[in-house]
Amino acid sequence: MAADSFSAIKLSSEGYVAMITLNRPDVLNALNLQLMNELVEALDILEADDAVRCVVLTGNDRAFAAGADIKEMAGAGAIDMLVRDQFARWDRIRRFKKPLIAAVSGFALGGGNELAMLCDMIVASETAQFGQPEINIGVMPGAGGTQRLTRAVGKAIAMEVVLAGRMLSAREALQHGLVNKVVPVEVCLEEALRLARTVAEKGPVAAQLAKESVLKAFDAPLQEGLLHERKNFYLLFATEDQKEGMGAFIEKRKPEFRGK
Ligand code: CO8
Repeated sequence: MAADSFSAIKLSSEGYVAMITLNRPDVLNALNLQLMNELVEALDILEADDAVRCVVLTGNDRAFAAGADIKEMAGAGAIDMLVRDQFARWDRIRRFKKPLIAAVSGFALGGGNELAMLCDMIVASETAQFGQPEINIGVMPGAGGTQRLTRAVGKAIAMEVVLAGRMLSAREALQHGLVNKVVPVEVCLEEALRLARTVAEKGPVAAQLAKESVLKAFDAPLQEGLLHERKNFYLLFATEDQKEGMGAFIEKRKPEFRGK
């Protein structure tokens, strides 16, 4: 699928940074199958493109995404859901190797919040609202909400969000460690792109292995995580970027990383 054939998302890039914009504004970017397929296609393209070092994922001022498309799911049975295997798309996003930054304004609800939490960092605007309101429609989070939210904000707040359907404001999300920063809505995307450009200046292989190592902390015991980290650290001494980075420090100049 070519980038210009997308309709439920938009794909663009500038320099080393690519941007994916969720593009179903009429339904608050509800995540239907088409959108998720396009998102996964776009990530495949961006992962294979050496010119892309960091990706920003965003929505619009009103919504990052108000969750999975309820109208698409409403009539499904358990086996329909099993056969659709929607979570395969979510697993693909989880395996995306390059740094992924969410720029969130407005609603990030249900699958929308879970999508934001799959990103490595979240820049939120003052208007952002984070929630897992699935309980209001007779179900519960299914794409990581009970796990990633709990790890991010702790049991007490996670239970309130998941059981009472309470939304967190941007300030609360910052206070509880769900997001990296809160900025005015009009600069939210630019702030996320600025952060992405900063990340994209670093050595891409180092960034990829560093991301992988941080994520390892979520599912490995400490000793295993430390060993994984150490092996990735050793591995980076096989890159030209390590020689370039350390050489540039010694020569008091800016390094030029090439991803090799
Ligand atoms: N699905 C489908 N359509 C939606 C969704 C959604 N999640 N959210 C909003 N819309 C549509 C509305 O139906 C409406 O369409 P229309 O104009 O045709 O009636 C339009 O978007 C605008 O929405 P509202 O008129 O409701 O706008 P309000 O400002 O009044 O309310 C809210 C905004 C509070 C965000 C409200 O729209 C709402 O409660 N939305 C649903 C939020 C929700 O329950 N999200 C969780 C969905 S379940 C889920 O995400 C499970 C994920 C599991 C993993 C995915 C794999 C399957």
